[in-house]
Amino acid sequence: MGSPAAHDAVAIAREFALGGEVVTAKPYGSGHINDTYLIETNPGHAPHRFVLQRINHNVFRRPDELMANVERVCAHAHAKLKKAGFADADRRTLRLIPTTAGRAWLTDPLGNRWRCYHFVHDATGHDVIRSPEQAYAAAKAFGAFQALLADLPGGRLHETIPDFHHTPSRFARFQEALAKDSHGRAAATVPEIAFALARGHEVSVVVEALRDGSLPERVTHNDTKLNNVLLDDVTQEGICVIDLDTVMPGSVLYDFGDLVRTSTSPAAEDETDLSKVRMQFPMFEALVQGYLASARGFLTPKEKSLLPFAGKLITFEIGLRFLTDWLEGDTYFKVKRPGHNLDRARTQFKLVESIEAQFPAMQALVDRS
Ligand code: ADP
Ligand code: GN1
Ligand code: MG
Repeated sequence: MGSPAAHDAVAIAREFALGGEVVTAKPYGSGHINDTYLIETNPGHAPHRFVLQRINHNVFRRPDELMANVERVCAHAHAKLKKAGFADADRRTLRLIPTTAGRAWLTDPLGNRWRCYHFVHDATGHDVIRSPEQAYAAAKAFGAFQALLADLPGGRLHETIPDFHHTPSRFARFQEALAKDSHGRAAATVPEIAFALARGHEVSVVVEALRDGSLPERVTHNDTKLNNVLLDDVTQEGICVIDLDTVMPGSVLYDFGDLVRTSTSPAAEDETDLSKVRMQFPMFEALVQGYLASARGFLTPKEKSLLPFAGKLITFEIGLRFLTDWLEGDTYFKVKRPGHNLDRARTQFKLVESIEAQFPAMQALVDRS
């Protein structure tokens, strides 16, 4: 995976129609997949900040299809927000900046694909949840995002990563990685492997229900970690959903589940002190209320009833993915230290345990909400 420093981001940024002279390009954000830069142009022009991204083409094998999705999603969301009368519609959805040649994205001489967005000002993507108010705001924003895309014209979106939330496939891939043990890491990972193997029977619930039609397919975000929604720095409202690369057909349960994973524990995703990792009930309660505030109108009874299970399932699934990447030698997620993916897998599994311990209360809360 290329490191941000390996690219001449200033030169790339100059290929986009920014309306001013590019002054700086600095690595930005804490995403695990793309290379993101904050671009600043000379302040005489407004706007003068932009977000430039190299699309990770090892992860996204069809960048052309991905960008076709992103263009459709951005255009539809922006038009609807403007029509609904939002004076600040410009910062409530991502907006692409075209290249100077009028294209939505650019291929550099090394074959890397780049795109550029307007910078969403005075808003922050938080890595760790701080208050129930933030949890409420994040969940409400993702529910509103789903509602916004419910009438997306133009047919089914491309699946930018096939079977992205197919938990049984993720489980099978984990079993393959374990059988190969290509980096000799399984011996140091015995409790985590046992934890994962003990939960194989629960992985099919959502994909089976999508297949038999008892859960509807919808346009979903599929990567609703807390830092993929920017909260307004003053009001704390969830102002803009970002990271649209995985917006595609899915289940709303994937989105709610990843909110539980990333917005209920007071610890970072890669915390090494596992005593800090737990599902905080007030955060879960705020997620449910925030999500229902924008999604109650379209959720089916079965979707609503499975919200607590989704939290457990998706936390387990992402834990499995971190564990698999650890066993396979850290080829997918960006890592900053040895054992980073194993640390991440451990926090996810600790959180699954905490969810399991509180599950009856979580279900009771959802059932009476
Ligand atoms: P990744 O797929 O690697 O997670 P993201 O699209 O989530 O990449 O971007 C990484 C980070 O950059 C985000 O978490 C957010 O902090 C910041 N970011 C991305 N796009 C914007 C934007 N348009 N305005 C402001 N910040 C942004
Ligand atoms: C990745 O791109 P980012 O950092 O928002 C990953 C998600 C994982 C998440 C774990 C395309 O999200 O699926 O849940 O890391 N995105 C992709 O933090 O694989
Ligand atoms: Mg992201």
